[in-house]
Amino acid sequence: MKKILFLFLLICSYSQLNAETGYDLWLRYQPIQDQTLLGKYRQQISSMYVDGNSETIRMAREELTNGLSDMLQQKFSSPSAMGSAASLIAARGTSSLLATAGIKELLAQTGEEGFIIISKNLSGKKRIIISGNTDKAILYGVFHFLRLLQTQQSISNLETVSVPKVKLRMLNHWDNLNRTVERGYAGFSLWNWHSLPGYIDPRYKDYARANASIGINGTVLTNVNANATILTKNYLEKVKALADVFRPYGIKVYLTARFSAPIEIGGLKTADPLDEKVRQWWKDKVKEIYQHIPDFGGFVIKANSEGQPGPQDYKRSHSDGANMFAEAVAPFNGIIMWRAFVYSAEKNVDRHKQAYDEFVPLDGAFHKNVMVQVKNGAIDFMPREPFHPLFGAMPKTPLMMEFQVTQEYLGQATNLVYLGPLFKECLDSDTYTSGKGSTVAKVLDGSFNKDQTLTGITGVANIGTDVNWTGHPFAQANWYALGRLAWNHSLSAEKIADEWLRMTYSNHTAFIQTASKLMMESRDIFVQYSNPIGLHHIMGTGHHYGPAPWVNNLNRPDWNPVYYHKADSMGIGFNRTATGSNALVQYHPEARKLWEDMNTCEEKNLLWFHHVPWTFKMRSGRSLWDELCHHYYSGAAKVKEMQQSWANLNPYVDQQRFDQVRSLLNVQYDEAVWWRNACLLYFQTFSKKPIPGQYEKPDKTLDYYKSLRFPFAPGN
Ligand code: GCV
Repeated sequence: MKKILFLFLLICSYSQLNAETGYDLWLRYQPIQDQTLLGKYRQQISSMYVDGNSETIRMAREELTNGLSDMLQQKFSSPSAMGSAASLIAARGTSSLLATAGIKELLAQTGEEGFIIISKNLSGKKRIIISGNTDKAILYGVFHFLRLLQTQQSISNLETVSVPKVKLRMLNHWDNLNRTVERGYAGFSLWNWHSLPGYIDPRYKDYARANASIGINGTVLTNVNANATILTKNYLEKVKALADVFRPYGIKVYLTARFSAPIEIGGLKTADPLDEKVRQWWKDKVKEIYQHIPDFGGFVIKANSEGQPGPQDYKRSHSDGANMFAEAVAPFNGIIMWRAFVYSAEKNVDRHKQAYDEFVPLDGAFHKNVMVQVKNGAIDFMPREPFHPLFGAMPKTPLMMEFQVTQEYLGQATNLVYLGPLFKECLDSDTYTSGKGSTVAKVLDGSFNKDQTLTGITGVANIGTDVNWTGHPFAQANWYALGRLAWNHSLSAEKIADEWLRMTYSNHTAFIQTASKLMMESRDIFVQYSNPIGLHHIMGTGHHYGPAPWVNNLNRPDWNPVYYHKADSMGIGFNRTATGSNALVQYHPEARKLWEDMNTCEEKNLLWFHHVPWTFKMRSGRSLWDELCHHYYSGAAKVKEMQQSWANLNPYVDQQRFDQVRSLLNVQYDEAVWWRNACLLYFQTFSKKPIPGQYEKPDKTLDYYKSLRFPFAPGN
């Protein structure tokens, strides 16, 4: 009886949760409800002191003051008292307050950005010390400490030493100057170029806070399909205004450079990277940028890719192009991130192989301040994709990971898909290039190259003007995961989901268990009802929304879904073995073993590497056709389970956010059925086999699915 009453009271109290828009992201700083814990925290943090006067320290102090005051429901201020009397001290290692703290050795390991959070007896009193070698490190430490409270961790005996595994942790915005966002599904671009620099939207600061809280230290403001106008004086003033807001949060601004800018805005006749006038033009332009933004980070460049101009227009190589920029930014310590996402319409070579063919011969040819930015897979951010063969194949060149946080191919903003497992799957993949255990993550963090000074992970942002920033409320988790993994790629996807859920929704155990499972399974479920068993690139043309495996009429062969699935009367899948395109040869022989034999190939990538007969016996005992049906049907059925799981979480979530996710899960189910029916009806025209009797038959025809049009789908 008591239990029932308790549950009733619990449900009543939760259903009165205040409506939330999601604007606060994971920085909600909710009052701690558990009275015992609250009592402990209040005792352990009776007063705080943040030492220093820089802008960054001011931000750290503001965050800590607000966070503690809200969570512990008592007023904090700093300086709260004499610094040395405070129970929580945040200060640089060099501060006189910490002279006797004995933290020198610890701080010798933390570099410029790492921090420590330790419990220590100091001048006869137990304290919590947040420290680092720079103000930025202290800011990171403060955010981490707040996270401990938000996730209700014990702070009794703290011994945290946290150092980022890679140096550059970034977001790439594919934002256009007219505020549309390429592959953006969360409204318009945050950057209101028209009202900048005069009006500084408070949201810019919240953007910086959110990024700093997860360790992101760089942002590329503009689309890789670049517009040279961003480099004109007017716009540089706008960029400067944003850089000024982000700087205190340790975030540097980067831009994309349009290769043909010297012609378009410089009045030159050529953009040839070996032409002296062109080189000088870029040097002058860079100097001008640094006059506005003294800590400007550098450029990201997409060249000779999907119609973008580049050095090959002048018969020069990618390294010729990259090095011209590298030379221009070098005097200012700037860097160049040169993208490896290239594939040519003229070459009749499997698109999978082209970036490797193009870039491996250039290993060692790039200047020291160039990174080659490589997508996680060789095709294009597919729902499931083997790791890019370039990882580990350019030992003399620092490679930057490019993940896609925006869900271009993973349900855009209508599907709940947590990308933590996708990021981890790639980071943990073994390239074998420096022996067993040469994971992609270790290639990135420079584990195999002691001289490597540049290391980095970036993600294509999923952020826009939607009130909750990301469109789908759960897409916030993907932004969060990108930052957390860039800081520490050895964190598990589960751990990150757990943190995010606690901070964004609730610490209640029943909530966490169900919601975490929902998140952890979501990516596999998406793969099942859209691109199972290694299928890829079978989405709608242009907008990439929904299925369209039948498309075969686009200008370039490798833009057509039929190029990728190769379904025919015999079977389905892309033969990338030695008897086919032999893309497999680009992987280390040990890595290759996972995929090269159709009979032993891991099934999740089977059709990525093999053209497989419809009758092929899968490990389940089913034929390939039946297995395909099984995946499509069980994937869609699992969305129903997701709906049910979410319904059970109603007591723990405010009505507004609950309803939004509930409605989107309904949309997701419809889209899953659409993927399932459209793909199976189409592939059935080749397999000529029935959909097994236990499954309900598609209620629409293939022609119906083919007739669907989405002229105003976002992000296109
Ligand atoms: C910015 C894919 C996307 C394009 C994107 C391109 C890239 O092809 O569909 O929108 O362009 O990747 O990464 O450059």
